[in-house]
Amino acid sequence: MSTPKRYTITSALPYTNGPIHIGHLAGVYVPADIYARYLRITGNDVAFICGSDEHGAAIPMRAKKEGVSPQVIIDKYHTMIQQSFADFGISFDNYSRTSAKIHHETASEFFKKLHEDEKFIEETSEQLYDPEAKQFLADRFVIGTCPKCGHEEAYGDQCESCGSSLNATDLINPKSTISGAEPTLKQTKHWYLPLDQYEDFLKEWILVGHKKDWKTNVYGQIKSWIDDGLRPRAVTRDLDWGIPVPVAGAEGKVLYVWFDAPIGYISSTKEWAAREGKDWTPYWKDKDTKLVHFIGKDNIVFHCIIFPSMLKAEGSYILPENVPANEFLNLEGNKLSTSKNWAVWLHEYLEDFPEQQDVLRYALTANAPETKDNDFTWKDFQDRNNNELVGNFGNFINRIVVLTHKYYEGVVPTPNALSEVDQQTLAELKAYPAVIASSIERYRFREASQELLNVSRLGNKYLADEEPWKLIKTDPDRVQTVMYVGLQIAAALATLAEPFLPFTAQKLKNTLGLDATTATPWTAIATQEVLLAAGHTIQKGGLLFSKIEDSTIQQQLDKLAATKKANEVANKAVTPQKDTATFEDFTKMDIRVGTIIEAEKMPKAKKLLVLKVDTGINVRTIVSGIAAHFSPEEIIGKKVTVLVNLAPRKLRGVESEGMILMTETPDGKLVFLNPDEAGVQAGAVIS
Ligand code: B3M
Ligand code: ZN
Repeated sequence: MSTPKRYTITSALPYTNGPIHIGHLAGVYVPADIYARYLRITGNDVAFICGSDEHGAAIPMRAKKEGVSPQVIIDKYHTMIQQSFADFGISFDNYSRTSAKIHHETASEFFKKLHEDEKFIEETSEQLYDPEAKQFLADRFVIGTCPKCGHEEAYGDQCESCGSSLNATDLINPKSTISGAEPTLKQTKHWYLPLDQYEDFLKEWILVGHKKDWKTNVYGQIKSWIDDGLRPRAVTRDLDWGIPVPVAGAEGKVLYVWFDAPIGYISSTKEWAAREGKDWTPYWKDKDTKLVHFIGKDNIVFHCIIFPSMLKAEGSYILPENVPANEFLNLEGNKLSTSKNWAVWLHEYLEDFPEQQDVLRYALTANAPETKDNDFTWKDFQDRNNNELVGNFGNFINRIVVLTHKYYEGVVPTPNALSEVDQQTLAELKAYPAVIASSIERYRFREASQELLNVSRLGNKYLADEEPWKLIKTDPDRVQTVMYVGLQIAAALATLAEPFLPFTAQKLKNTLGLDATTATPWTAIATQEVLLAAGHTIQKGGLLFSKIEDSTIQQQLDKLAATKKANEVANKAVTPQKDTATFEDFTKMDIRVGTIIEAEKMPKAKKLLVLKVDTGINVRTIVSGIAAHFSPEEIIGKKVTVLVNLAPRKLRGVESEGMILMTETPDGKLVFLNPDEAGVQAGAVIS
């Protein structure tokens, strides 16, 4: 473990255009929280910073969809997101928002400084313009084909398929997402950050300096961008939602959301420091501070190329020490999607699994998309809970607590001489804080979570081998030692679990009668001989985890199946309207009620039934392609609608004199336009 330091830990500012789901938690906030909690309890000075990202195109778009003002949207989701973070124990030191005054000031100052220092290029050029919506199109307001990978729905600033960072004018066949119109070109002035001038700096700092310690998925992306060559990037936009560009001649323009949002980390730190009576500057300007950005992979370019270039241009800031970006989490085999409602929303999870935040935190950590995209399945969630949390961690604690009460009325017994196994077990226990720390410090949170489970596994194995429940009759002195050793493991777990399972760790501390001052600090587990002293009384406590039944999991799967179905229905393409028919055209159609009086399968034709239909005019033969949907028996006697004057045509040699009108349900089942209900007679004219 390293000597204490100052850390500024940021996690991506979520857009307030919707609630947050398990993908956000797994990719960014849980790993960041584990890291921050670990650093705090190992004695470091930590500022764990976040806030809501309330600018950019996503917000006014959502507002339009919901028919309210952008302010209503940001207030609603800011509150909701902040609540979800609190509910899941994400221990931010400050959670701010980019609509805050301090942020508008900080971002404006930052821009002005770069402007004064002539770090920008001012350029008037032709940009995409929507002639219908009378608005310039950039970022999410325009989609088109990605020039790099051919993906047809790339946005004006980024292709989500290949991750390329784009300028809107790069798109092939661009289309406005506001009106669907094909954009025209119109002149407008913008301020550009000449990223090409930062290429050498970025190469030296990342490609040379961080080749070894940055994750390969992050490093690889950065290298390919730099290898492709960087170009000047506009940092202003023609929009009416955002921070006004704070220089003369920029009326009607705002800062690009990706210019202001990362500065949000700085503003949020300032807000925190002011509240705590601290100086914010060392957290951003002292060379000894470690700045770490937790983000998802789609944010890599902004945090590793654009923001560092901004910081470098400004000149007085430190650069990130690491950017441990994660890949994406899928849900039951499909991409998580807010618009398709394909997600496990945190507020809904809590309704279905009250007080089981740690189970989700654990399942997401144990299966985190650290090196590749990963899939969240409810089955894996259930298995992790039932086998690992209940079967391993919870089981060990339950056994040790129950036996301590059974044998010693909750008082930690005095050990007798330690056997070799006892000594070995305690030695192994002492090694874990460093093992887990090393995984966390290398951003390997999955690995760290498994090492934590190895601690309770050690306890379970020890109890299973020593069998105090058998020895209690023959060798009670030995049982005192065994229980004492087991209780030391439980006490270590109460500390080691804290970054991963904060709610559980607290419960466990309560059960063991420990508090912040009496629990052994992480750094002392390796050296302190006694973690839970003989004579100390523990409480009874309840079970830490409980089994999740198949039926509970099935409910979640049913919920997803219903979402899938709803999406299919919503996405089923509506058949375009046909060319106009005149009233005369319509009156040519003779549509009547008919009764099916006979029906049989057409030999050697899977789809066809040969019907005899009483049309009121006569009984005639009609061949109908409904055999896959109805058996002959079930339709005899049914009233149906028939186009009776359709020109006769031969089907498989049988002349068909008319057509039965049908329609289809969303899942493709044919149904009659059934006039039975109305009690009409065969021959009645439909008009
Ligand atoms: N608002 C989050 C996203 O891309 C974006 C992050 C900003 S971090 C400065 O979903
Ligand atoms: Zn692409």
